[in-house]
Parts: sequence; structure tokens; C-alpha cells
Amino acid sequence: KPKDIFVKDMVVPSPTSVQNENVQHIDLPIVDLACERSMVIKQIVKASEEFGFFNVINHDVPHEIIAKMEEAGFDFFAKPVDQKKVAMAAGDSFGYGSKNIGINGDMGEVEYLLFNASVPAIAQLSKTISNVPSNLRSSVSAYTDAVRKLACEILELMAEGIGVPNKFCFSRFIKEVDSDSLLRLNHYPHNITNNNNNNKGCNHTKVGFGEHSDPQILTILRSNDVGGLQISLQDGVWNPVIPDPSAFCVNVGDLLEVMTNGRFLSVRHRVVTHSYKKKCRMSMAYFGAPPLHACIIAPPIMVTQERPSLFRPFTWSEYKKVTYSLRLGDSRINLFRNC
Ligand code: GA4
Repeated sequence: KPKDIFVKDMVVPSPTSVQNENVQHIDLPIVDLACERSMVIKQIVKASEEFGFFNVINHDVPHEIIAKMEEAGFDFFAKPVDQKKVAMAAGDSFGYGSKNIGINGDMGEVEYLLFNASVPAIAQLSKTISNVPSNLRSSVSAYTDAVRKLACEILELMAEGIGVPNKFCFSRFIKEVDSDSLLRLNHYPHNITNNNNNNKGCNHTKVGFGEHSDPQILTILRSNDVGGLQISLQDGVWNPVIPDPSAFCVNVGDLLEVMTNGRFLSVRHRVVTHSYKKKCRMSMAYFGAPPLHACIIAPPIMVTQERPSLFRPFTWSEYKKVTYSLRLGDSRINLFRNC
């Protein structure tokens, strides 16, 4: 049983605005997939160890697939709220949501669409999803298949880079038919402030999606050219990520930190919205996850005398349960550390 879990008897609202924060600009590492393979591997490993985040350029995901996904997403979010609300209703945890993040009181200036991104769920999208326009369905299907392939390629390069004998040891999880992977479209509406006397000339920064780490194995994120993503490499310091719509921003999730025995970092990040921005940010995140029953443990080569095992073995189902019982910003990974 995970240690130290306590139930909060009062729901404390999450902060909605950001004030006087320490913001420091950094350049995210760039991984150029057109480079020589051994070079790519080195870049990926270094970035995953030092930043937990990197931008991938010269990937094989066709531009049309990305453009169609973005267009279908924007078309959907432009619809009236009552039309959006019916998307995939029917007691499912997937579908449209607005402002509420998770089930424990977290809120953000965001609306979103959540899809099951396993291979069979995506192949059956037309049968399993109701009240979603057909152009959105076909875009989600083509986009998810393409980014899943990219995620597998990156996970295989990572495995090779850290010397794991089976290069499929991470990617096999997200290829499984019952993989618990997700696709999430996040739309951050305008953060417009009234120009009354109290706030004239002020720029307001609000929380779009509060700080957290991603629980899964690997996240592949694509955003339009509106910024807002910030990562935290040091407690209390936020590093804005300059958006590059032609790249994919890749980040290590909690499970990959565990399976590399702490060598790769699952870094906390958040999205903020600025009142001076005229355009909405839209991001599309693929979260590569294992099946619920999968046992999460570092391969033997990652555990040495100098680097003893940092985490106890657990199933994704156990980790997910803990994740959903806590608040967005709570640390989950620490509950699974060996003493
Ligand atoms: C963060 C990453 C993904 O967006 C997500 C989120 C999930 C949700 O929105 O339902 C969670 C959040 C995320 C982690 C803590 C829990 C669960 C909201 C929340 C408060 C889909 C995921 O897998 O974990």
C-alpha cells in the first residue's frame, strides 16, 4: 500500500492567478531526428537526464496530419458550449471538459477533449465515440497513430542509449492492445481583463493548467505558436518554453523516471495564460501509458551498487489510483520510493 496518503476533508481551490514568480528563460535542447543515429541517441539521453524535456525536429509526422488535427480541434472548440458538452457523454471519463481538472477540485483556464488512445480504441473511434464531428474523429485517428509511432521510435532510441538489452522494453507497453494511453486536446481561451481603473495597463497571468508532472511513460506535445508552457528545473523557478509548431515537445513521465531508476527526470510543468495575447493556445498531448496490469520496474542494468533501486515495483493500476486520489500538484512518485 502506498505510504502517507491522506484524504483532504476540505477542497482547497487551486490558485487561479500567478504573481511575482521567478521566471528565467532557457533554451530547450533540440533533438534533430535527421542527424546520424548515434548522435540522436546521445542528444536524447542527455536531454532526458538534464531537462526531462526536449524539442524534436525533422520528425516523420506529416504536416497535413498535424494541420488537420489542429483545424478540427479549433472548429470543435469554436462550437457553442451545449454542443461541446454532449461530446462523448454517457458516463465515460473521456470527452469534453471545461475548467475542472481531475476530480479533486483542481481548476484551470482551459477546456479540453480527452480520448482513449490505445490502438483498438483509435481503430474503432467511429463506433465508440458519439457526438463528435466526423472530421475530428478521422483527424484524431490519423494523428494518434502517427504520434504513437514517434513515441515508440523515441522510446527505442532511449532504451538503446542507456544500454538496455531489449530495445523494445519501454515502447512495447504503449503498443499493447490494452495500453492506457490518452490523447488530450487543450484549448486555452483568451485571458481578457476589463480595462477598468483598477487594472489599467496591467498584464494578468492566470493558471491555464496548474503545475504537475505527467504520470505516464512519455508525453508528445504539439502546440500552435502561442506560448504558455513553463517547466520547473529548480523549485520555485519557472522556465518558459518557446513554442515551435513544427516541432514536438517531448517529456519524460513519472513511469519512465522509475524505469530508468531515476536517471531520466519527470519534470514539473504548467501552462499560464497572458492577458496581452490576442490568440488562443491549443496543444495536443499524447500520453503514452502501459496497460493497467503492467508491472513497473527498472530493468536490472539500471540498478547497480552505486545506484541502488530507488523505487519499489508497482502496477500502473496502483499508480493511477494514487494519482487520481491526489491533487494535480501533489507528488506521486515520492510515495513509491524505497526507504
Ligand atoms: C496530468 C496529465 C494528463 O493531462 C492527465 C491529467 C489527469 C486528468 O486531467 O484527469 C489528472 C492529472 C493528469 C494528474 C493528477 C490527477 C489526474 C488530473 C488530476 C488532478 C490526463 C493525466 O493522466 O494526469
